[in-house]
Amino acid sequence: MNDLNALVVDAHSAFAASHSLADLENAKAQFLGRTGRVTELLKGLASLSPEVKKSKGAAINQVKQAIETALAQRRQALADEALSIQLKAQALDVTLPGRLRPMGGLHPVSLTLERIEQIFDSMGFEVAQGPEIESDWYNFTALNTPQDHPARSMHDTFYVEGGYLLRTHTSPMQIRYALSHVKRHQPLLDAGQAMPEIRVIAPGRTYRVDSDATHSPMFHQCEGLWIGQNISFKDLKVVFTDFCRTFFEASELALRFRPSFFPFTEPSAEIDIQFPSGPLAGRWLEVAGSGQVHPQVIRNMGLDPEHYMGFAFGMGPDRLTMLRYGVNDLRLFFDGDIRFLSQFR
Ligand code: 2NM
Repeated sequence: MNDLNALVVDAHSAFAASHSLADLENAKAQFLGRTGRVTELLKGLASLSPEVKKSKGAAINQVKQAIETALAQRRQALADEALSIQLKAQALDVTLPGRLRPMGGLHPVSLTLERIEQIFDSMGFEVAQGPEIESDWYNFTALNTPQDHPARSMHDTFYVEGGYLLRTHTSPMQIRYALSHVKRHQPLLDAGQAMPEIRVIAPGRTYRVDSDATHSPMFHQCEGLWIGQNISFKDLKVVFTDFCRTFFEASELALRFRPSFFPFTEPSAEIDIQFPSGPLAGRWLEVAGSGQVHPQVIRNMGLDPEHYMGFAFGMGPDRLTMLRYGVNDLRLFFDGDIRFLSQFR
């Protein structure tokens, strides 16, 4: 019996020393395999007498069962170990902070356009949007620009097929807005009454054949128009001064109206501003063109220039954005570099 007990002890230690299922199978073979130690003992029974065979056989079978139980336990232990290793490897750390989705933001020029629209809205201006592919009539002819004007050359304007072009300013939208506004109020005019004023801004993308540090072939414009029965240059000065001081948050901002020429206004003026303080203090900076709308343009809007007059102006939101934020290269706005753009969120 001592031999048999030793066998069980040996099996236990052989199983305990097995650290994989393959090792365990090898250990099992040493005891329970075809030439294993238990199997050899059972084979030895054949030569014994029936009484001895019975008692010894029972004892060997107990040993066999004990070894099988030990084997099953070790198998289970190895499976548990493998499972816990796998679970550990696949574990989720629920205490990790979440991954943040980067926050988008509006483009700086879009921020400027929103700001311009909001300020003019507060002064009673409508906001009109329209086509970027325009006819020659709306872009040039209606705006009193003569056939031989250099702006009409292929050197300055992008032409597309079918006699159309990429608008070179947003004033064609002013013409469109005026014509539909006048048409809408035609019954008033037919009855000899005054038409409500036209007070509108037209912001949007415009195109010219031009490209350097201060010119982009696509740029933004915002033009304004106020037509009524007695809208004068004085009103232009009040409106535009108010706009600039609000836009730049500088109540002491100075404005200068410098005589100039545009085909669609007479008289015409360039508008310069001067900051009272800050990095640009004291310098005169051009921000817009303006003037009293030319009688021929008033006529092209469907109105009688004997009864209607007003002012118009045109400015560049790209340049206003550069002045507001101190950006020195226009191309930064159109390169799409996230390191630049994310500074305006
Ligand atoms: C400018 C300068 C001066 C302008 C004129 C018109 C319209 F439609 F009334 F004729 N819209 N915008 C205008 C006038 C634009 O941009 C430098």
